[in-house]
Amino acid sequence: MTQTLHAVPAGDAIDATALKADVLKHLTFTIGRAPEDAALGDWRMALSFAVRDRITESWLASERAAREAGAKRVYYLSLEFLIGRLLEDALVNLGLAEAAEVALRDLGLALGEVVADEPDAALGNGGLGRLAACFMESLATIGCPAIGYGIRYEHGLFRQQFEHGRQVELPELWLEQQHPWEFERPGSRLRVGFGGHVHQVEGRTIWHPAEEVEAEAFDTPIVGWEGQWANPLRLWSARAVYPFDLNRFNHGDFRGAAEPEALARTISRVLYPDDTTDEGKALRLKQEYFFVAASLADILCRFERDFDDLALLPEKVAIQLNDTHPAVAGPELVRLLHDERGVEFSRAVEIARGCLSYTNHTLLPEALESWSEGLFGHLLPRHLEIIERIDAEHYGAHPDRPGSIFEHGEIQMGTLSFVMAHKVNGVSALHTELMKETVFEGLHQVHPDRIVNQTNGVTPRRWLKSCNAALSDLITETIGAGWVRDLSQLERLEPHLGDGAFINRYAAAKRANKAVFSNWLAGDYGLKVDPDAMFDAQIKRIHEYKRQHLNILQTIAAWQAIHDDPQADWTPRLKIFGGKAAPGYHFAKDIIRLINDVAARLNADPVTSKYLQVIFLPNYNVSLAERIIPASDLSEQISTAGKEASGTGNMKFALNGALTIGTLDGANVEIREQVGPENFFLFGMTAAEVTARRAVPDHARRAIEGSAPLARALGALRDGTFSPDEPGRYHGIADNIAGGDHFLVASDFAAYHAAQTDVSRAYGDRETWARMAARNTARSGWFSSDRTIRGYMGEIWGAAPLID
Ligand code: 26W
Repeated sequence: MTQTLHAVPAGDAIDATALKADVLKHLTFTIGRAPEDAALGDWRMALSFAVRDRITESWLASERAAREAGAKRVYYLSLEFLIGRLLEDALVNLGLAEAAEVALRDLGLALGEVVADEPDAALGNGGLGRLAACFMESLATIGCPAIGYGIRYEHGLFRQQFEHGRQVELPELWLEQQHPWEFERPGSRLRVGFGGHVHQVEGRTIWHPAEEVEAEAFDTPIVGWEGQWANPLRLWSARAVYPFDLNRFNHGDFRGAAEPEALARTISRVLYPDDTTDEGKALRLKQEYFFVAASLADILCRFERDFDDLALLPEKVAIQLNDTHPAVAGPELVRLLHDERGVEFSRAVEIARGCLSYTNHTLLPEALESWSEGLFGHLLPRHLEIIERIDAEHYGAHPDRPGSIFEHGEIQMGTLSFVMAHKVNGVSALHTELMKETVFEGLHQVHPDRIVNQTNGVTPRRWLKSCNAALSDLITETIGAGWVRDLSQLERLEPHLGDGAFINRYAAAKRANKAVFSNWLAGDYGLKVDPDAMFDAQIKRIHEYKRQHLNILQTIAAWQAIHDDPQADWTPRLKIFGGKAAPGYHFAKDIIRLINDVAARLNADPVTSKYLQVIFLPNYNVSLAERIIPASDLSEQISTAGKEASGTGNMKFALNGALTIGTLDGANVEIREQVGPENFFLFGMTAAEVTARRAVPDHARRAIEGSAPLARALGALRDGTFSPDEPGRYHGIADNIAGGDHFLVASDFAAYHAAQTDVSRAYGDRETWARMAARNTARSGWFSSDRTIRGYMGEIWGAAPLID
């Protein structure tokens, strides 16, 4: 939204006039405010409703077209949708961004400020949730009939604040104000049961739940590029069947009277903030079953409205499980077909498998969900029976199979998902291969054609067109605007990479973004940075396998090297960090504190701060990523090889012309293949070498003995350099790296340190750097989520677009 508009094209002028009128109409009749009394939030609401009107037209038309075509629909079940803000995205996709700028200016407002007033819908933790949001936008852009199903958490991912460098979690309050993009659907209410018992009645199995809650839908239309199609995101909210106990109230038991409502709402109250550890909490399982049961009932109701032969279900319904979190969908669909509709059990399993497919997003053992038979059977007694029968049938069909759905008294949700899916996919080529060799090795033997790869992608609308106008305009000027819908067209930039003028304009676009970002940093954080310094960013959830501690350790070594020779020709660098740690993940929280303590020390260092500054931006979320990525020169993708299933931030950075320093992990491998090894700063062990290195006794101590910079940097962690008031504060981190070092920080340090030196040297040659950056953009077409979704449509769902 940064560029100033000169002569307003005719179309925009008309749009601007119409939009202005609609904004004023909504301000008056929907918000009930006179312009002179309206606050920024009121104007935002009025504009949002005016834009929503336009989306709704497209949405209802899409719904009508899908029904008339009797089209197969895709149902994306995800416990997380990390949407971010929607106003700017909607304006850009409707081609109304310029018109809105003019309309608001006429009303004395700046669109940028109105946009920034919207709270992020932070209904996700990280990669998995954001991928689901990118997928919804691509499904609409492609015109594929689809519905996203999830939970309408009252509180999304916690707000992060720093107190003395420590992460503090505060409740997230996105629903404090009205959420203008959703439509409440009282007519959609349906019951979801828990607990109770199972009875046999005349050969039929009847489940009598002990408790019931009501699920109510809230629909948010997601519009695609050029507004040709829109699909709903249907989020369920839990409420009590009988919200208010008048009897208790009349007896003065006011708390008791409100209890039913409070208890029921707990299910959709808050997002679980863990993104790698299976807590195994009962409420989490209730959340998983709640949204799955509501969604499947809704899906069958929609199917039976138009079709009465259940055998047709796999031809009309494709259900994607976003990781194992919705895995109970398998037994639930069998229950709905067998128990409630009388379909023979094995046939019901077959039909269900024909509809279901499952995506795995992590190989980390602690992230693979399993539920104790006790807890699961208590909450879902009938589903436990059904899973036992599914497992028995699978064993019957494959007696040579390696394992069972039940291991050590726990239901393995990954195995259940695999057995109940007709296709299982990984999210990058390397990850998919590792799935076949590790967690699903046995099942892959039994079902050799079930696992396929669908390398992740990101939507180029939000992650280039919308967040980086400077670069987008240059690209459109150079190759036309077709790239926004078909990102492979970026390769048409190749012939321009030899043109110095184009490269200068490319560098100027990046420089302009860095200037905007630097002013924002100065304004909001009082940090004065040089926009010509290299902006080096690592923004993602804090986790040992992502190795933010390797990054800060190398930063300490760089700082010590500058101190050794302050006169040398150092390349100025700003290290940008952003990311939340799961509240219970104390090691990750220590890493956050260390980075903040190092930042405090380095930024105040009169000798080195002109060459090296560090900032940890609090409350990293989608909107902050949209601000940092266009202004970044270097993208840190330094995970221990074999641990990052794909990564998607890596794709966003490459698309926006940041060069990657990274390991051969996840989608880094494919990014390097696409952009060329000469345009990627590779370092470190491969996944196979990681496995081998872990077998080496004392691998960390050996690495430390072999690297003086490493040993010295670790020394600074031990001697209180960054915590003079508590010298032992970082002994835990130092001991971890020098001890077991499970994620091989020590063993990859020297290679990383050397690669960072190469990066500094390369940055010194600005024209070459800019050409390398431009080549990254030109060759990032593959990483569009449109390409990913077309892969799912063709190889997994058998779904077709309804717009050409
Ligand atoms: C049970 C707790 C829990 C919650 C979320 C365990 C695991 C998760 C997610 C699977 C974690 C996640 O976000 N994984 C990330 O998914 C991205 C999208 O595919 C990948 O790009 C990342 O590499 C992967 O870490």
